[in-house]
Amino acid sequence: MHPSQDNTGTERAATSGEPMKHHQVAVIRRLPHPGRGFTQGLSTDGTNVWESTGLYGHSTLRRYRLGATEPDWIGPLDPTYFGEGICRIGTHLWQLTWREHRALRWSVSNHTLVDTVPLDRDGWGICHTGTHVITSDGTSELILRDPHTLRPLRTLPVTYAGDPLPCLNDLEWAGGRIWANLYGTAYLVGINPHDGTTTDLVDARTLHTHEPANPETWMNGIAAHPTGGFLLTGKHWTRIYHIRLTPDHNRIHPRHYTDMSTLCLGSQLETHASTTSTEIGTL
Ligand SMILES: [Ca+2]
Repeated sequence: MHPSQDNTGTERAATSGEPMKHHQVAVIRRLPHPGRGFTQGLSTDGTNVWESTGLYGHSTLRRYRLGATEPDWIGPLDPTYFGEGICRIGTHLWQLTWREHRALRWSVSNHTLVDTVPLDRDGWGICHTGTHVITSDGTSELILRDPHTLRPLRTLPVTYAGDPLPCLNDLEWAGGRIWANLYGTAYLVGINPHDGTTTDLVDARTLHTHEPANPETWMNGIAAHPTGGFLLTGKHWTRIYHIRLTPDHNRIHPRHYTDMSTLCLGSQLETHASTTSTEIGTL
């Protein structure tokens, strides 16, 4: 018996003992994706959207009204910076860079770059829990940081059914969970912020099927909407989708998802079977 299963075969969320919840997504609204940039981070207050785009020489921070077709402000980054995840804390916004080991602090009110601070790791995703800032770097480790300086405070190893879960990419905080999209997939996971266990698995492949088939167009960009649900988009996607989570009644385990087998985390997920029903929750 695998340690992640009890004697009834129920899949467990590693050490927390809670059944893992399986979700699909229901689309509330389909919205334009202004600029169709190489999305690396997304944040919203429900009216405005801030988006970070990547690629050297093309990276930006941009803002638009949700539903608009064009950005109303674009702030280009230094061409040596590759823009990554963003999170807003009050009047300021952090923007990570990929391998440059710098984080940029912007004023939201007047769109000025007010500070640049060192970062001890590569930058992928970032979110704010209200107490800490949490960052990802594509590995299975999240780093809890001081929200004002990004000084590292603690490492949070993330596990899926007991094994390390790599490829953690863009991050968002909602409902007491860290939500991460997994690099190279159309899946999100919900993570317990206290012990790093994966508590939720979200199959968002129905969104990806509506977007151009291109290896570069993977989902990337999660923003919690203040009225509920999430905004999801991806690199060069034509749309931003406002979605809510719905129970995945089929509960087909990822080991059956053929597209997972080609992904960097496929080997992590394929080894674990879910053989009985799990309690389903929604956000
Ligand atoms: Ca976000």
